[in-house]
Amino acid sequence: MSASACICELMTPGGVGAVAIIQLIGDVERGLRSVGLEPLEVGAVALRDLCGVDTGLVIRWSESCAQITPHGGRATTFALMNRLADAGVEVGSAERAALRSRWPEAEDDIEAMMLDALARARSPLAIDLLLDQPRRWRAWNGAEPHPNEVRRVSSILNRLITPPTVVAVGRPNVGKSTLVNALARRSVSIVVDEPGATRDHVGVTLELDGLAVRWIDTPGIRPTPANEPEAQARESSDAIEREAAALAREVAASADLLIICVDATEGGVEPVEVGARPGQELMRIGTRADLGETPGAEIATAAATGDGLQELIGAVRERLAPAAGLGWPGPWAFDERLIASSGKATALRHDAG
Ligand SMILES: Nc1nc2c(ncn2[C@@H]2O[C@H](COP(=O)(O)OP(=O)(O)OP(=O)(O)O)[C@@H](O)[C@H]2O)c(=O)[nH]1
Ligand SMILES: [Mg+2]
Repeated sequence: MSASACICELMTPGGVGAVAIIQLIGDVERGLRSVGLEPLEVGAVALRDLCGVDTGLVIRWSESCAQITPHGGRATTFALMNRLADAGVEVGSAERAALRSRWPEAEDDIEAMMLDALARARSPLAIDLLLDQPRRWRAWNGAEPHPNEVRRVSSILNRLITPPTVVAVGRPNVGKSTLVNALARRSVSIVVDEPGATRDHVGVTLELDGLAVRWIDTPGIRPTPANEPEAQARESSDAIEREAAALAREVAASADLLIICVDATEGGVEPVEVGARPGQELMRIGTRADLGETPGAEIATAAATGDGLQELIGAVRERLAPAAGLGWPGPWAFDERLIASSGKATALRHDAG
């Protein structure tokens, strides 16, 4: 909102009830003056003639908020709202007024939404992209690129705001925890959660190549009975371990990217054993690679020596936020209000600028 903008909203829709409330947000003094009402001190209440339409109370709640309270009824409230609109006071929703009053420096709604998103964004990669969005949205004609394409790319780019979940699973002792510790030491932002209700279920926020991810280290999962009946008997005999493995499977199913850790000594697990969903993003990596090669692994890592970690970091970033998406020149619907389900831009967008 520019320094002198003011938004008004009818807080009692339909104009029913004995008293209606029209709320002004922003440059309230300008808003009141524009319809011939002398501004009041903050905290003051006065009975005023309301543009010759009615008589009612004007309340100045704060520097940037005032209310006009005419009698209820459609004719009176609509006449007053129209007077305000004709005088250049923007008509908007409470949500919109709140958005604009949070970011008084924003030129328009898109810029205010962008600043909102910037405040929420967790990934450094989001910053430059978000700053460029007001320009892109103003340039977008609503058809090219197609709204479906905007939505598709946006669902990926939204990961720059809300960190995607990466879950590392594998057999016990393959080095999953050592791996997350090694990655965390190299990262800038780390938030360690409280341990889960069951053992060894720990999440940290890691910054991987500019992308913040939620990395969850899970308890080891032993092979399924079909593969190794003895192992199942072992698992069954240990209720705590069974619970921990069940938890690991549950967490695995929620991952945006499931990292299956496989090592030469302990072996691997199949996606189905760890509860992977059909179509889930998977990455099979070798761990403790200094101890031996793991066939079929996309990347070989050894947390103890640091080998392969940079490659892993780059691969995870690329899988979750591919360079093609980051370099996409179209608009990013970082806020769902930017693009309506019909494919048309919302009122917020039309009103912007
Ligand atoms: N040589 C070698 N040893 C490693 C490496 N990473 C981990 N280890 C060792 O392997 C053992 C198991 O490591 P953890 O990180 O606890 O393994 P985990 O997969 O988390 O095990 P669970 O929590 O029981 O499932 C420890 O003794 C580690 O020091 C590695 O890269 N190289
Ligand atoms: Mg562990």
